[in-house]
Amino acid sequence: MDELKAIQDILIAGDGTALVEEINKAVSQNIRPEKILYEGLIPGMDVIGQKFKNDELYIPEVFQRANIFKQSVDILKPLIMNKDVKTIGKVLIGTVKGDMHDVGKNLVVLMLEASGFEVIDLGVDVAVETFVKEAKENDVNIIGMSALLTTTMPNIKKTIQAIKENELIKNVKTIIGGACISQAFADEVGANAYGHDAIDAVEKIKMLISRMISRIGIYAGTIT
Ligand code: B1M
Repeated sequence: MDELKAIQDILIAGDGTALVEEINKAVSQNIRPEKILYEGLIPGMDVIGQKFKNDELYIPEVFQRANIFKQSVDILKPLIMNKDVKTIGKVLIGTVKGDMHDVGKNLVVLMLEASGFEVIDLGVDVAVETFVKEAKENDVNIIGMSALLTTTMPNIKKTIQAIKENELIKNVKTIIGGACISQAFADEVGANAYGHDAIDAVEKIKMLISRMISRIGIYAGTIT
C-alpha cells in the first residue's frame, strides 16, 4: 500500500513533521492503526537498523528516528487501546541495566495495555534490585525484561536468578525479549517465556496467566 511505504520512507528520512502528517492521512483513510504500526513504522525501523549497521546512519540520526517513531506511536495509541476490556493480569516490565533501548519494549507495553493488562513500566536501565523491589511492592503476575545489547543479556540472567531466590516473588512468571534474545537463551537462563515480537509477547503472557489460573484453581475472571 502506497501510504504505508510513504510512512516507512519518511521515517527512514527522519522528517518528523511529514511523518505526523502522513500518519494522520493514513488514519483518515481508515487504514487500521495496527497496520500502520506493523507494515509502516516497524519495517522502517528495521531499515534504519540495517543502515546503522552499515554506517549509513549514525547514533544521533538513529536516536532522532527512534524519537519520531515514539511520537507516531503516541498518535496511534488511543486508536489501538480498547477501553472495554477487563484487567486480566498485572505485568511489570523494563529494559535491563545498562540498556537504553525502549522502542520495542514500549510496543510490548502498548499491546499489553490494549489487551487488558495492567502494566507497570519501569523504563530503561533497570537494576536487578529495582525489578525485585517493584515486583514485591506491586504484587505482579508477570515480570518482563527487554534487552537489545549482547552486553546486557547477562543482566537478564541475574534478574531471573534474583527473582527465583526471593521467597515472596519466586512464583512470578518471567518473559524476555529483544533483538538479541532467542528461545535458546530464554531456556538457558530459565525464563518462563520468550516473546519474539510484541504480539507474540502478549500471546505468551496470556498463556502463562492461563496456566497460573488453572494451577491455582480459579475458574474465571481477574487474578490481580
Ligand atoms: Co542501538 N544498537 N545502540 N540504539 N540500536 C542496536 C540494538 C544494534 C543491533 C545496532 C547494530 O549494530 N546493528 C547494536 C547492538 C549490537 C549488539 O549488541 N548485538 C546497537 C548498539 C551497538 C548501540 C550502542 C552501543 C551504540 C554506541 O553507542 N556505540 C548504543 C547503546 C546505548 C545503550 O543502550 N547503553 C546504542 C544506542 C542506540 C540509540 C540511543 C541511538 C537508539 C535507541 C533509542 C531508543 O530505544 N529510545 C538505538 C537504536 C534505535 C537501535 C536500532 C537501530 C533499532 C532498535 C529498535 O528500536 N528497533 C538497533 C538495530 C536493530 O535492532 N536491528 C540497535 C525497533 C523495535 C520495534 O524492535 O527493539 O527489537 P525491537 O523490539 C521488538 C522485539 O525485539 C520484541 O518486540 C519488539 C516489537 O516487535 N521485544 C520484546 C523487545 N523487547 C521485548 C520484551 C518482551 C518481548 C518482546 O518481553 C518482555
